[in-house]
Amino acid sequence: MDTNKIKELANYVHHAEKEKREIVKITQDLYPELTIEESYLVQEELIRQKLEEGHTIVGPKMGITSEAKMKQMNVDDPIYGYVFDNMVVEEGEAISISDYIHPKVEPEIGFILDRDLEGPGVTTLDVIRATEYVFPAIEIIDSRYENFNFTLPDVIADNTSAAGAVFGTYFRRPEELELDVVGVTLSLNGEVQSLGAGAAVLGHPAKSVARLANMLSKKGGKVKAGEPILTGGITAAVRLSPGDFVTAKYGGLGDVSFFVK
Ligand code: 0L1
Ligand code: MG
Repeated sequence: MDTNKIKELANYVHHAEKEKREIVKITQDLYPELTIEESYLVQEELIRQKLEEGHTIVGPKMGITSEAKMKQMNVDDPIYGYVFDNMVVEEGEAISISDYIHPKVEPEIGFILDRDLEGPGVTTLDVIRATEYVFPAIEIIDSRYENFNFTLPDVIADNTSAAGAVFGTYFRRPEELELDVVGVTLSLNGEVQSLGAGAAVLGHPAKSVARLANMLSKKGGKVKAGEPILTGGITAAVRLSPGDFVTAKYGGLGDVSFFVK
């Protein structure tokens, strides 16, 4: 795929994101042959464009981290993207639905490392040893594609649907919790919509960070100390509507909430 095509596809998703407008997935007509490798080139160009506009990267995020979702999409690897500064929502504050296309939320466990981790060969234990804190978080995903209808390369090119992140402020050392059996409920207006446990994320959320480090190493990258890392949705994502009060509650790891206007 030549540079012009990469730019064209990055522009396509970037404009949709800025204009909060649904688009047909890239692989439908624009470029049906898009591969996973190429889709990361499109994502890199999209990220370059955002940085050029003055936005900054807050941290990486992992997606498609449940075995069921990986099987459904017929892939062996999860995917990664990036949360930007303009996506961060303060805990307890309100978002405006008009800033999104068709937002959904998913509860996640966040990690902050105290040292960089560079693959290949990073293990779950390496991650636990390098973790300063874990914290509760909610990711807002908002695929730019109609009806969240995409193939894996489409969603990678679209920065893995990243649109928002609410980082909780309840920090715990990783050894204080059994992160695979930490239970989570996701509620709208006090009613539980979905629930799960940390093991939904690749068996253990720390494994997700290890996979991220190993995937990034293929491109000469690493997971950096101090950056909040979103490890992947623990429950099915839930669609938001105006007036919603969203809460994710974690066993032993506090809760996070925000409003939708
Ligand atoms: O963070 C995620 O798991 C989202 C990955 C993309 C899948 C989606 O938009 O539903
Ligand atoms: Mg997610």
